[in-house]
Amino acid sequence: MRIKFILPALEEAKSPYWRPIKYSLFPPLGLATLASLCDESDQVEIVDEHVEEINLNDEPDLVCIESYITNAYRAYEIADSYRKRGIKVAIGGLHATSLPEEAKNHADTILLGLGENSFPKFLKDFKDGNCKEFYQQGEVSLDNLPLPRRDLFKQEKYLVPNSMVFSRGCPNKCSFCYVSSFYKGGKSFFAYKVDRVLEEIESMKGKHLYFLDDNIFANKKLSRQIFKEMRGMNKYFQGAITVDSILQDDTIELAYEAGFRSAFIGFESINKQNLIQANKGSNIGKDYIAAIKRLDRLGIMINGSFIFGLDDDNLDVFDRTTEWAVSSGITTATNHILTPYPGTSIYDKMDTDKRIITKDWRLYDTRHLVFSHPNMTKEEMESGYNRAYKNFYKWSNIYKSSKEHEEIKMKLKHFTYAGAWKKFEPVWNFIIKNELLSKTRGALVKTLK
Ligand code: B12
Ligand code: SF4
Repeated sequence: MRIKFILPALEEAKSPYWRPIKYSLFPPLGLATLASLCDESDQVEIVDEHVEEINLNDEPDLVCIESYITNAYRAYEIADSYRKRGIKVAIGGLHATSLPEEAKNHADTILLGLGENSFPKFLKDFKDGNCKEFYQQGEVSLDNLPLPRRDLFKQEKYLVPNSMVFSRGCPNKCSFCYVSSFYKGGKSFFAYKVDRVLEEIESMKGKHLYFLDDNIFANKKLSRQIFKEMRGMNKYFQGAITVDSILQDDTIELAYEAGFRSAFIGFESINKQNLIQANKGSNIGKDYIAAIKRLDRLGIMINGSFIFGLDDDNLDVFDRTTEWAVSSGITTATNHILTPYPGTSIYDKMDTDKRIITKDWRLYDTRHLVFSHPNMTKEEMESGYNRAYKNFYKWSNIYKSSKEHEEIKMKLKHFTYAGAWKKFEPVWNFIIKNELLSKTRGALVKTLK
């Protein structure tokens, strides 16, 4: 059977605001995971619209599409186009899980939640000619699963082909996070066994790794075992952690010894009332500066994630947050306008309170205000968000922030990494166009080291 897996890109892919480098970072790991569950006799391909054109005129037996919120309409367009020609379509992923009835209008089958358990069942039913309209996640175990089919990726099209996960979900319950919708009502954290994690790491060539787990310290016992085993593997990796997990014990030191060099941290807000609204227990009352200093001393860079638009924010939030981030030596900042994804607790509350102003999912890209805010208009929020990014990445601020580190090595790393990420867009575009991304991976490792 011919099975075509598709990761659609949001419409922005065709717009002048599109940042090719951002979307050429990671290959579609979820789809490679599902592809590994197909029969050996199946002919399987993965198409990622972020980096290539999709041929919609071919004739696969089955099309499987991953949808998250911003690519949902494009996913539906692709699905409709295949179904018009009588080709069967299944849709899964985050958005289909939060709004299965919406997605069902465009697919023969919707699979909710993690696909590890349901997808093989669906494939069998499909082959037997009696598939259902909806498949629930069911009892998921991540034991004894094959490695993702990375051989199906067009490796040369990505800066970070070595992305992987050793867990899914997160035990925390932040009100804005997709975790509260995707894993609604059930277990919200799943993990692989240590041996399998090591096998997967060893299966990938190159020194760089990116763990896409929601929180690589979510199960400390597991992370500590993995980090201990990774010592001496000569890998350098990046991943997401929480503020409290840095301060608790010496897991961060173990992670550093294993090669951890850049941490994505959801600081979200520097205002306690906002953290309470966000139910961000891992940050409330925690000493951000102590956490930052601890990472700095070790030599771990920080990508700080911030949310604008929690209810206690005022017009000054953009400049205050940027000043704080610069003066704290945060290497890169990822800013978001608060976006209530359907199915999350913050969405449910806002919907009940009639605060949602649009349900056009394309605008749920964390750059647009999609709900009414008590203290700011849409224009104020969006222009403040743009200003915050612009200011954070001014050369003068990159320089100033680099100087905040104690060691000269960290100052240089900071300056190079932040500059390369945000200041050389035309160079990245040239590199991507000429399929030279693989040549830059060595430089990335050198900067991280
Ligand atoms: C890597 C990543 C990206 C990458 C690339 C995406 C990619 N190549 O997959 C990049 C950088 C491009 C990206 C960009 C954005 N992202 Co993003 N991203 C992620 C991240 C960190 C990991 C995704 C991943 O690989 N997970 C691991 C794999 C194994 O799981 P999976 O993909 O979910 O697949 C499993 C299931 O979902 C299911 N499944 C999935 N598809 C299908 C299909 C079928 C048929 C079936 C049966 C099952 C199934 O089975 C799979 C196996 O278990 C997630 C967070 C997360 N933890 O998932 C956010 C996340 C998906 N991103 C998100 C957002 C909002 C964005 C942006 C809008 C952010 C922004 N402001 O720019 C953009 C939009 C990009 C766009 N084109 O529209 C949100 C989505 C929220 C939502 N409700 O949809 C998430 C959840 C982050 C968050 N915490 O809010 N992202
Ligand atoms: S700690 Fe991070 S991943 Fe976990 S629920 Fe909160 S925002 Fe989501």
